[in-house]
Amino acid sequence: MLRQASSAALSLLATRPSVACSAVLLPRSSAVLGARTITAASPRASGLFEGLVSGSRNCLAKAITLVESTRYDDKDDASELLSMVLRSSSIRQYKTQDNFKSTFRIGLSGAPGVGKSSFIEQFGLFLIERGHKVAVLAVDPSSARTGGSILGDKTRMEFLSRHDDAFVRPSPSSCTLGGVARNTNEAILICEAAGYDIILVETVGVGQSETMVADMVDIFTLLVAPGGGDELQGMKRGIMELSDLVLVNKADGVLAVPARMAQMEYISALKFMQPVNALWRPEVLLMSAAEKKGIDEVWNSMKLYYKTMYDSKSLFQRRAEQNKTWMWRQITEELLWRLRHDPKVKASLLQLEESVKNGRITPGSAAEQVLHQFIADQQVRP
Ligand SMILES: Nc1nc2c(ncn2[C@@H]2O[C@H](COP(=O)(O)OP(=O)(O)OP(=O)(O)O)[C@@H](O)[C@H]2O)c(=O)[nH]1
Ligand SMILES: [Mg+2]
Repeated sequence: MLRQASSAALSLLATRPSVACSAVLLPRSSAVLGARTITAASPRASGLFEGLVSGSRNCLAKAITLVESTRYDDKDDASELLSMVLRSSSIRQYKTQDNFKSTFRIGLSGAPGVGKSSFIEQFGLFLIERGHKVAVLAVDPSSARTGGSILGDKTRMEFLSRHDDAFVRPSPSSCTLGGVARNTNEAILICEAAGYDIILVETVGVGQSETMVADMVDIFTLLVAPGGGDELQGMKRGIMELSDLVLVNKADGVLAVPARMAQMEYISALKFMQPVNALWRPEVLLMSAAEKKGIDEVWNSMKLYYKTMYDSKSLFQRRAEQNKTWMWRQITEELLWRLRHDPKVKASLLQLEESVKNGRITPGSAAEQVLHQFIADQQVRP
């Protein structure tokens, strides 16, 4: 558990008056930031930052909404807030019950209905019992398309979402998957600044969302359920290769025996795969979220993973590589957005696409024309 921050240290955090949010409650556990001043030019960003490090859930929610915002006039405040968050992370100290020296970011993926939300409910409560503060974020490709079902997850995580030491953030809606995932990446940092030391990121194992989640967490966990025996065949090899831990859920009642068989199948399938991590062999564990069985073993395995990664300095190397990946994702996304919205490019794009479809021009020359036009248009702008 993160220890109580001294009020003296907190008062030094933001020198600007808070407007959007003010410091309300000291959290049961929060970051020790030391006597360092963190300032920002934007009163809105300062206010939110001050509020969130003081334990205000309202400010935390508003801070995440700010970094999720696609409004152009929110961008400056969002980046001010994020730079305050980053500066605070370099002076935050962690003393957790499980001897972690940093936060722990846990990714969780699995097909619809395998029991991700049920597992998070039990696992989150288990971690809180051990003195942790738990934030749950979601990257949901279906909500990126349809607007999402916020209510569903809140009801499945009924006790966790109401707990003082948990923060459950429903999936953001109406965004591209890339945008949703990028925001989630930044939401992780904000939750950590607010004193949440365990961050659970859930995603449905379809599309490319699991790759994005694997690129923002310390450990990537795959949840599977025993079925007709052909679940392994239907599973994409890619997601198995990304997994640091496989959990066979629903190992209870009539599913107990099929679950053990599934465990064996996954163990032998993993033997034939190249491990992504030279220091770690993924384990396959049995558990039941419904009967609260196997949660201890899951946590022991995750703790061993954390220790292995931390002791070998791989934890922060992995985070450093991830930061680079996200920088490039953001550059790519931003450039593409600007290109598609450039007035001159936009005007000629339809015709060029038609010409490519009709074979009058090759895709390569069309792409070159678009890029030339875009670059020329950028150069004439003030
Ligand atoms: N028998 C059994 N059923 C479970 C267990 N965990 C979850 N379930 C059931 O499986 C169904 C789906 O559970 P959820 O937790 O909603 O699964 P999910 O993976 O979050 O589903 P999506 O969010 O739709 O992708 C529910 O009816 C749960 O009651 C378990 O350990 N054992
Ligand atoms: Mg769910």
